[in-house]
Amino acid sequence: MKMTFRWYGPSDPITLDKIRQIPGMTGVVTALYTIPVGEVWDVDSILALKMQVNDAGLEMEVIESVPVHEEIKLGSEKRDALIDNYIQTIRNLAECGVKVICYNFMPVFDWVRSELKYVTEDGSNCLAYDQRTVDGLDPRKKSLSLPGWDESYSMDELSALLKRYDEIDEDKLFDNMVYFLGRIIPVCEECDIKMAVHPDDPPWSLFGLPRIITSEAQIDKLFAAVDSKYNGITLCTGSLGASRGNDLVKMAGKYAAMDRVHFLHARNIIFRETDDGRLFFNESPHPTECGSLDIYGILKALSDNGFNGYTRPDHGRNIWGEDGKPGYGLYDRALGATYLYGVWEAIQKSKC
Ligand code: DNO
Repeated sequence: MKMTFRWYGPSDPITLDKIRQIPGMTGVVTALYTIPVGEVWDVDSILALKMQVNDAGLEMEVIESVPVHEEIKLGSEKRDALIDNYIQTIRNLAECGVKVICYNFMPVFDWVRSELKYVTEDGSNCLAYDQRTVDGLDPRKKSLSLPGWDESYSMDELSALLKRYDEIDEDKLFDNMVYFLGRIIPVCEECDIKMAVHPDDPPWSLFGLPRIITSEAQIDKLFAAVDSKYNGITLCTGSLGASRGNDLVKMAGKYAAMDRVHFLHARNIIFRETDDGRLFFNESPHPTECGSLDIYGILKALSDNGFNGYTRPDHGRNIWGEDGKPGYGLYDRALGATYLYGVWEAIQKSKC
């Protein structure tokens, strides 16, 4: 396992020298945040970022994310030129030593939560999702600001974009994803750079928009449609785990055995009961016993099936008075990293 940490670039208050001091850390996963979605990432900018990371004693072998333009997801006539740009970015990243690209295919919104600072029993706060709150939101009628939402859209632009998705159902979105992968995967094979799609978070439709990377059946379908090991996943335990139907231990073992897990996002969540039976969960500390997911079982299944790749502790809580970027403070993610590292060491040594 190669332990990494998400770094939001030079403006991230969690600096590279702090990240380096976390035991077992080999690198960061990051991105060029200033390049507009759809434009080519040039070699000079990539190298400048990489140099900064390498100078701090860390590697930059995973990019999270190279965003996919909405025109590609919508399958419009503008998509081919944008895919050409994406391909050039892949070539440039490969030239700079990048091995894995994490991306997602969620229309309009990336990850969605209803609360940024849900206070838990021990006084820490964390991200939470309450289906009752989300059901009451309508981005077509009222401007909203929630984590994971692209705030660069004006209200009118957002409405116009959402309207265009009225024509796109899950099958159409899936076809558009296969078209995109059909064009980029041969290039990835040639440059030896692996694509790792991030599952939809949460893994079900929101606001009437289609979501397709949600379950074992859907991932199987995607792998069959573009049958190359370069077409893989970011196994995000907290995203897929939010759907109780997903058996994460089984999926981890199965996809690792197929050599399709190129990146691991490890985090735990805890399901809570609601009076009306609707879904509510909050993000918990990483260890198995602190949440509803079997983090040990997932790591064991990955290890038993040959995974030894890039991993990062995903979302942390705010603890010890920290008031970090939602999900991305220092302390709890660092605790998560050392927990994951320790479990991994124990699994490896118990095999000897
Ligand atoms: C949230 C992240 C996601 C992820 C993208 C990948 O914390 O896991 O925003 O980076 O979905 O494209």
